[in-house]
Amino acid sequence: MEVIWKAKDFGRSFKNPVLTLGNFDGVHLGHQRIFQQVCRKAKEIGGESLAYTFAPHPVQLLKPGQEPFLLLPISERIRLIGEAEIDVTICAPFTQEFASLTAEDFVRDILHRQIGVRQVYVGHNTSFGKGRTGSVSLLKEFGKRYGFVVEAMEAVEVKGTLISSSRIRRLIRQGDIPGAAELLGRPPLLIGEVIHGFGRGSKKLGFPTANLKIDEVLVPQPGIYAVWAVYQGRRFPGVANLGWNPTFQDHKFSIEVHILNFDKDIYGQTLRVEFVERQRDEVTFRSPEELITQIRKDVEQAKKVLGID
Ligand code: ADP
Ligand code: RBF
Ligand code: MG
Repeated sequence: MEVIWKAKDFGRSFKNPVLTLGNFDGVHLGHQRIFQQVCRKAKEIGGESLAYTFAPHPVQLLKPGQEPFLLLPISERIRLIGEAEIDVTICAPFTQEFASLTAEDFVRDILHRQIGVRQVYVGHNTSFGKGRTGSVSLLKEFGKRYGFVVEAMEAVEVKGTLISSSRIRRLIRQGDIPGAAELLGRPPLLIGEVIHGFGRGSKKLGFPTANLKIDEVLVPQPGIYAVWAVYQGRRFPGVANLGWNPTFQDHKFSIEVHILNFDKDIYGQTLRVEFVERQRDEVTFRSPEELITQIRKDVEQAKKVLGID
């Protein structure tokens, strides 16, 4: 997939472009359904499939200082859009200048003149342009004026639940990993660089943990989780702790993964952690020995959850 990190002036033209527009945070099943439609239509008319997205997320520019809420860092959003077989992702830097484009400016200058769009697929509740005044019906009007077709997609349901990024955020905040995975169509995940902690995991407890530094994204409810750790494309079973290590009075939130049957120095490397199930709350133990006994049980439980022996 080609990625263009610009709002406009792409320096190339597009062949019969079929486009979708959105934040696509999480690249959940609903987004995936839209990408499928876009790709199918592009094939049908011998055109290119395009996703037009924004970074940072508009809320980060317009209402700064909020708790991190994104489901994925932008790099992972783009990687997953690529997996959905979109030909070109345009990632527009969401600046004050960009935010001040009216819905009509955006459609006329960018979708029509710069891209020459033929067909647009959007969610039924899409809004865009300054003050979010652009709606599906307005887009349809512009479509008549500028010569493109607009299709509004109905929200996708899973077992009677409408899929939305905000619903998925809520489930992840509550630690309902299977619930979130069902709406995402993939496991919830965190990606980060392995950084140094106090060195206590291996030296004091006998359970080394890869400590992660992550981008500003939503973190699941603190606690102990069964996970898959993906390192250099290989998947290893693991057990993660998201918390403050109260037994040692760290007072610092950490994201740590003990990888099973693994013994490599991976400081400075990227680790991807796919969450499977929450096992328990983090608790304060009276001694490191009691914590060690519990971690042994956590490991056994994680193995069961992950289906390994
Ligand atoms: P720190 O406090 O710096 O995280 P740890 O004692 O927890 O130190 O050891 C973690 C480091 O050990 C990891 O960053 C990794 O490089 C290495 N390591 C070796 N085996 C494992 C394992 N099975 N799981 C996680 N990390 C491991
Ligand atoms: N620390 C705690 O203080 N309380 C816990 O309940 C706790 N549970 C853990 C469970 C697992 C599976 C792992 C890997 C770690 C856990 N820890 C817990 C974190 C532990 O204190 C930490 O890994 C070490 O202090 C090294 O940073
Ligand atoms: Mg560690």
